[in-house]
Amino acid sequence: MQRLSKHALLSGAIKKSALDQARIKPGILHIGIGAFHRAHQAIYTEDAMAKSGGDWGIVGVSLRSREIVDDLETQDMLYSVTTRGAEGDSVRIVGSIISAHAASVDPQAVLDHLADPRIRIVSLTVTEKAYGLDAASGGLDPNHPAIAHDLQSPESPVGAIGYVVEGLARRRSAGEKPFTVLCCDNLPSNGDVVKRLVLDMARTRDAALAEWIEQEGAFPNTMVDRIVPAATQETRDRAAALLGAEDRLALESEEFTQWVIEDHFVSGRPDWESAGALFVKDVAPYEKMKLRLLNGAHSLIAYLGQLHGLDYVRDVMAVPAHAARVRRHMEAAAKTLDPVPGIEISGYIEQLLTRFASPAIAHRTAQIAMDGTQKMPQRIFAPTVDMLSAGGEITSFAFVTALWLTFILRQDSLNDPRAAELLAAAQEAGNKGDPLLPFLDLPGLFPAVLKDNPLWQSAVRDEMTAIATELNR
Ligand code: CS2
Repeated sequence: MQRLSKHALLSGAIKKSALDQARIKPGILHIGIGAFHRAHQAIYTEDAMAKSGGDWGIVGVSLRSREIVDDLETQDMLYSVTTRGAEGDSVRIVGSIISAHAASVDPQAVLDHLADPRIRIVSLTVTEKAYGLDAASGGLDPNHPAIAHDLQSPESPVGAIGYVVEGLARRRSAGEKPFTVLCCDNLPSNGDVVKRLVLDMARTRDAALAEWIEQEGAFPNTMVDRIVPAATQETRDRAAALLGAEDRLALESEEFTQWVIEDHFVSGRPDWESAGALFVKDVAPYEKMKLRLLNGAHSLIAYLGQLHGLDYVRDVMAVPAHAARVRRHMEAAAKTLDPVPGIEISGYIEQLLTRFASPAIAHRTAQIAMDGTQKMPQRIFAPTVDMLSAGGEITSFAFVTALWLTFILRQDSLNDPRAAELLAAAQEAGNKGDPLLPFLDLPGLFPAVLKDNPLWQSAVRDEMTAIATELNR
């Protein structure tokens, strides 16, 4: 079968990219060109350029994988996204990424682009764990491997924060304006968090650089949402059948997509609102809603699914007792939210339940269960703290925490940057006969206010006991 490319003869009514890639100049450098970026921001950017013009071609950077870069180059920087909705499948070709580089192979190319004043936005989707955030302090974790490296060798960085800081340092030495840093990962106040990390790292090399970034730079907060499961052979086969060409970068996604952004950019931005993005003064209430309702419920579904042998989110939602728990959790989490302009929370919850249950979306519970230490704080622990201080009901939050710990207790290996510590704690829990204590001893795993709260401790212990009984039945 022919490979997807500029010249491939595609079958049927395939929506081709509306852009002429050769004529678009670079405007955005994006770090982390995995599935989410390609099915979300890359599409908003393509639609915005198609509608309103502007040179906002995306220079894609992959920090580690070179495969994705090779595949993009083989396919003339084109790939397809299949939207799987109630009305059936529809496929489109996306062409807003105009060049791509693997930082591990060609770091110089990445640094050159960062220094190029045509790049006015550096955006990021590198997953929660790649930032090197110390959850307890809110600052840099000096033990994070990429952070430790980049503090030592700031001019030849390997991590996301290191590249941003070195890029900004080069702009400043050249007398150029900084680029806007646009974090699109699922962290609360993601722009503020990244700003703090960037300033922390900049300060260790030059206080004046940090001051310049603080004065001149911009780090808008964002809330991003679209369910984009990791692609599988089935995804690629489905795309091949629709396209009549082989696309090794094929993705599939739900129809729903949402992007809320604070309008604070130093050197302009694409007309993303023409593609459906919402610009607001304060993203905080939107992002709290999304992290606590969607992502919080996702973690619940993931650990329930993993413990009950259910591979996909839709499988968990197909069990009425589990679906009821998901609803109960979102109703509890909703009580910790601030009013969200333009959004009615009960409708948002109903919509989430439908999105999760969609039979067309094969989203693995194992994928969401990864990196619990990086996800649980903002999804589950933060609302627990809020509930406790309001004197509210914490059962569902204790239940998700207990599911996570029970999941860890039953694993031989884990996908988590703190896997070794978690597995050692699990071992100790078995030996001591106390399932919670060894986890409480892990530094910074739980916020201090929870760890020291006897009400929370006993709620989690009770839920762990109930889960063990349920699983042994
Ligand atoms: C998921 C998210 O993997 C996960 O942890 O909860 O990737 C989720 O699918 C997205 O945030 C949806 O916008």
